[in-house]
Amino acid sequence: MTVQTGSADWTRARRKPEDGQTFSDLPDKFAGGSSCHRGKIDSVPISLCRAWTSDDAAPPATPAVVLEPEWSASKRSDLPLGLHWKQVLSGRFEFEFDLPAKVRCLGLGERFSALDLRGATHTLLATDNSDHNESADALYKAIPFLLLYNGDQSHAIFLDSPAPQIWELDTEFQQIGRISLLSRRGWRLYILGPASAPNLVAAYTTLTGRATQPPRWALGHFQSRWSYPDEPTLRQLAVEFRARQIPCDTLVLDIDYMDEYKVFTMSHERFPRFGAMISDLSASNFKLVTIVDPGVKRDNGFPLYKEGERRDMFCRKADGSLFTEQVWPGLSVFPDFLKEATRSWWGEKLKFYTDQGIAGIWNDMNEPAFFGIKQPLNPAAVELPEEQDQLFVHETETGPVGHLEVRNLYGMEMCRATSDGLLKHRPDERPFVLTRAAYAGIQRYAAVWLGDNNSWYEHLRKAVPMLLNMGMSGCAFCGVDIGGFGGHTTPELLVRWYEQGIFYPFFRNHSMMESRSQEPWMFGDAIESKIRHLIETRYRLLPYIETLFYEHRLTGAPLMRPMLWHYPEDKIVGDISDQFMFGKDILVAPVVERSTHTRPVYFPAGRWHPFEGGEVVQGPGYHAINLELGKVPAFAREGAIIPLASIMQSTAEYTGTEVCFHVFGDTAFGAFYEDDGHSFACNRGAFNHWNLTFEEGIFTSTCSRDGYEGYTRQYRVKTHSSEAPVELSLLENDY
Ligand code: MIG
Repeated sequence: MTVQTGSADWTRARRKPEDGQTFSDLPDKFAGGSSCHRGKIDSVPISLCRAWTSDDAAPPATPAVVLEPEWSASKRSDLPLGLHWKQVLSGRFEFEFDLPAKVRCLGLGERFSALDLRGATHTLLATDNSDHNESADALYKAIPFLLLYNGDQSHAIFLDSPAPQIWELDTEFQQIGRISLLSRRGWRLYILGPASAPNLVAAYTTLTGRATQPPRWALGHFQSRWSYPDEPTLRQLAVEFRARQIPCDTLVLDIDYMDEYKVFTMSHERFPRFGAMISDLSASNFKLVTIVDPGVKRDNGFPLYKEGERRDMFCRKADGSLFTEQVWPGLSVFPDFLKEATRSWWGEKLKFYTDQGIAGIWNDMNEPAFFGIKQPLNPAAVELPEEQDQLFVHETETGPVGHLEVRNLYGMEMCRATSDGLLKHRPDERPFVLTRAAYAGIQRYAAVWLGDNNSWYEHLRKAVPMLLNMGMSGCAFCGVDIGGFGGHTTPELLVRWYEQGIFYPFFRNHSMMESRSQEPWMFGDAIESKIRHLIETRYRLLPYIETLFYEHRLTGAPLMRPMLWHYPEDKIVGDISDQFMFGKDILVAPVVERSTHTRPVYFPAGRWHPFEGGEVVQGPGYHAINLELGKVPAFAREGAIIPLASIMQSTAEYTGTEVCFHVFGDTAFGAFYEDDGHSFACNRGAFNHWNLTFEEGIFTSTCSRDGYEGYTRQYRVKTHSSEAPVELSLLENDY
């Protein structure tokens, strides 16, 4: 039997080779080492298998896992999900597992998909593909964590390998899942469960890490554009926000702030007084974030290039010559972020930005993307090419490794260098890094946005399930470009996008060069006041959002959660991709269609209070809900206490801002977290955490921690029932 390796299309060939056989029909040629262990992470059972084709490729075990003794060295052990694997070509492993019809598939990072990923094939290979449409497969991120949702009997698979992976989730409707891993080295595979979805995400984030408490300013509104080209434009932008009283924390500079797109430079012509500009901005409570791409211009007159070349910081081809490709600066070289020396060198260089007072760094193009090479792996390849045939080679602690074998790590390693660098220069400030490319664990180093969407209703609609799947993949701090990046937005679309976007953990308006400007005031007074109201609502949610991030730190829970996260018993919610829970207390049901004012909203069991007042809705069931343009499309769960701040123009005002505890129903519970908003003191106990209860007309706040005293604000309580709100009492922050 022969399988054509190299001629057939690589995704179809896997299922339909010339002779009607599949790759999984090929005999096993694995001759390396392997091990299998059972163990636990917290209370979640796990099986951990490792395989390596040669001794120097053996992936190390993971300290997070408490392993029981090896129960069998055989790779055909009795694994959960009936999972089995083999190596069918030198550069290809095949895994197969049972995928019963009732199981839903969630996670896998950034997928252009509705919530359930089943019925499709998903390639994990970091790719700069700006065509986000139904045919889009590989995008910027590659996160090989899949949640097989089945209520309390859910499982998860984490195939820890940064090599290309193709996950076929019952595409052929045979209740079988398959993974093809294009690697010549080896892998680590975790099968987690059975457990509930929250417990599985907790275990996965114990393994791969969690986000730290973000700096508070990074939870505010970001205004971005490709590009604000010069100092007067940027200054005017700040003036507009404050004059119009539209809250905003951060302005963003895209690639045009640089001199010839050279990283660690800025154009003196367009930004003659950069430092002074930043201090003026900061006087009106604005932070500045600048983009930093990996490509370093290959130019003998560019000191960064010369130094990096001399110190051997850049990726080299197998023949030892420097790898070069075209990106924004022209022909460029690419730092080898897999090397510790390169990461710390890059981190040192970031001083250029911190010295200027730049607050955070936006890492783009870090898949890495090249202008000349759109597909990092030849689409005809059915196995990983031999090392000398890969684009370039990385130097790692265990020796040289072909780029494709570890490509999916590149973006994350750049963020690690950036985050560690920021920490080095500002040791007691929480760093802020934003990234486009990512691998499992990125949440430790960066917030993520989902790249080049368009000003389309289809992308407004897809943003919800796409972000939900990011959250299920460990990335709580995520968002998409509000208003849409490519194409021209419309006033209605922009308002609808803010209605949904105020619930994105990462909250940024960004758009592409030559697209219609979409700052909040671009469409007249009526639209501006709707957007102002929505952004104000975002800022009012700040105490709730910070409390949710605290919860993420403890449990790994995302902020945006699929309905099934909280309502596993409900038979309907698993099918819902256009609503979500923002924490456990707020249901969000955004309008995602043009010229639409009423939409069906599914309410789980219980009573739900429209966020901006109105008749309480009884679940379970669908209701037709009227959502006029500009209305907050959210509902508070009866039984919740939600802390809301008063309106502020930037998060810098938060310390003195009143916080009101909104009580929904006769018996209600909630929590409230606060800290200094910028340092790591919160990790050493300097925070307040209150458990809130409302029972028989009495509101009680019990401090589970009172380690922080920095606030001068007032706290209030407000009850919401079907009758008019009643003010209950005034609390002082006096303990
Ligand atoms: O080749 O820096 O996704 O957000 O504005 C395009 C310019 C490079 C792609 C990013 C986008 C950014 C743009 N970048």
